[in-house]
Amino acid sequence: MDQLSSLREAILIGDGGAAARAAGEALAAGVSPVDVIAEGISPAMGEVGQLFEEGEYFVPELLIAARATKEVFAILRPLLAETGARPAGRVLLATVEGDLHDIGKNLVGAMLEGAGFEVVDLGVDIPASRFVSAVEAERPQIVGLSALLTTTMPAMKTTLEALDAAGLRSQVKVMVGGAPVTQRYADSIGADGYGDTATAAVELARSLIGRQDAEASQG
Ligand code: B1M
Repeated sequence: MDQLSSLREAILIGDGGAAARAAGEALAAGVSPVDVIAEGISPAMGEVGQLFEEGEYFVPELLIAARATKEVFAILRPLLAETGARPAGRVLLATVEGDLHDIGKNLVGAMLEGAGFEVVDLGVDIPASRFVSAVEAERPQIVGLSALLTTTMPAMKTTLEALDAAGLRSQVKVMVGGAPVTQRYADSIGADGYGDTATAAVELARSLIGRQDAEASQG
């Protein structure tokens, strides 16, 4: 679709105004807000990451591309919230302690909102103790942990241990994701699920809610 190609181009050059216009045109042409994310923003940011890896892009290009996506999310967020249906579930989402990467997490949050989940986004660099107090205050069904650094992956384990120590682990399902995270790692720390993409995270959240409902009905 032309508008999604224009959106991708605009994000790649970090032009927020052009990105917002292209997203508006895609919506007007009948593309759903979820598809603007899944087929526009998400692959564009994946490409930005790839260009960085290849030495074509440097940090400033990354940051202006990320900023351009924020202008698009400003348009999409009210539309995503408009579903009006009972929330599919509440997800507490954050990037773990020591880690400032939030582009992937924000995509996951936006896709979850698009699928009808209520998302409480704590932000980045969130210590285990904040997760504990937020679970107590917000009572989510799911906690989503994102990490982009091999050095911050252990904070996922620490967070699970803190939830356990606070007696909250059995009350929430925990899903993990981020470029260095794998299913094997998720299993090794006792997470309930792993999503390799934002789309997979939505499917996973749906199935975790289903599992939680089934466990609750068994008493
Ligand atoms: Co950083 N960084 N970075 N960085 N950065 C990586 C991750 C790195 C692989 C680059 C490299 O060197 N090759 C490397 C990590 C190496 C490692 O750990 N082995 C790295 C490094 C080293 C660093 C610094 C230490 C650099 C430095 O200062 N020396 C520093 C650390 C800062 C910190 O966090 N404390 C740093 C800083 C930065 C920027 C600030 C410049 C910027 C972040 C801006 C921001 O997020 N606001 C940045 C970026 C952009 C990247 C790369 C280039 C791109 C990441 C990204 O946004 N990808 C990255 C290299 C790469 O991945 N190609 C790199 C696009 C995004 C859509 O994908 O985040 O993977 P991703 O999310 C996906 C999936 O993983 C999944 O869904 C998303 C959409 O499909 N997903 C989940 C993510 N979270 C999920 C949660 C789920 C489920 C799925 O459930 C809850």
